[in-house]
Amino acid sequence: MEMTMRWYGKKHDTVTLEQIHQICYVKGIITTLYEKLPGEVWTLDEILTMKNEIEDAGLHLAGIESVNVSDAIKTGSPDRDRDIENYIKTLENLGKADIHTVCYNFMPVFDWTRTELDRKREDGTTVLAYSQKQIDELEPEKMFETIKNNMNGSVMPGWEPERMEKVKELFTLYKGFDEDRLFANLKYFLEAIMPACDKYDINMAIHPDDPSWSVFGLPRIISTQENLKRMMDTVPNKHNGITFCTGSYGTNLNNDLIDTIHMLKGRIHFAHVRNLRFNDGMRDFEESAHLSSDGAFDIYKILKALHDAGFDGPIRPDHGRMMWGEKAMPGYGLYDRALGSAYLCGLWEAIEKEEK
Ligand SMILES: [Mn+2]
Repeated sequence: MEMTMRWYGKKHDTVTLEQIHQICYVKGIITTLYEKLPGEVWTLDEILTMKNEIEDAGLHLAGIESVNVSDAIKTGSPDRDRDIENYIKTLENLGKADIHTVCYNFMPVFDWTRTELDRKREDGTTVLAYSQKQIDELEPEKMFETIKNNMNGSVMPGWEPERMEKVKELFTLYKGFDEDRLFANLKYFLEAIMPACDKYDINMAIHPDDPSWSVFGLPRIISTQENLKRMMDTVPNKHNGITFCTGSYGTNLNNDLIDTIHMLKGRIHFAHVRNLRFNDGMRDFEESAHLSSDGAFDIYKILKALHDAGFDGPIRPDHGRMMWGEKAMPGYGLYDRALGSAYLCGLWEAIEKEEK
């Protein structure tokens, strides 16, 4: 595995590449071209500029999170073939730049959903949290307002202001959508891009829905073990794989993380590892420190399963707590993610040595 950290680029991130380089545990960077809209082609020049900036800082560009999929592709509207063609051009350019891991998601309207971005813990740190009760009482448009007002002046991918203004339109676009229809559009997309992925050895890594159930009545298809199996079997190509995100897929406590890792053997191309705490009832949770004893997941067992399944892709600490007075994008401060990376590396070293 390669320990990585997500970086939002010089323009958006409070954390610098120099700081990430000094963590020492982290060797790779996960990033994207933030100014690109879904459906646009990424030129080879733009990709190489991004790559050089990272390599100049002594780090390796380990993967893209994300090359976003347009609503036309997700809904199967007449424009989808044009957008897919552009997506393929982007993949080809990434391949030419020697980049082989691409994360994406297939969630309608909301990339991820939280009701609080700074819930205070007893130790004084703050974390992102989700309460189904609050969601049930909320209009989707209000949700965008809540997020916008708590961003510490930053913009989080998936919650861009332009997109927030279009939320009503987006809901109309997905009206009448069910899981089967969304699945059919995912299959169409994957079948179209697989030849380019084969040619350039690009591992597509779909991100699980977050949380892993339907929100605001919108369908969600990358949410259960059964659905993951369906997705793998629908397009049986090793380049059709997943981003194993414990903090998203694990939001549903019925999802057996260890069993799923074994089922996905050879198809996990990227891993996001973090922990969650659940409060009264399953659909109320908050993010925690990475440490197993701080949350519901046994992080050692998760890494052991990834190791035993032969996982060798990029892995990253996921959201961290906001601590030590740091002001940063919620979940994406330097300190707790640095601690998370050290913890994950420590576990991994122990697992590898135990093996020998
Ligand atoms: Mn994730």
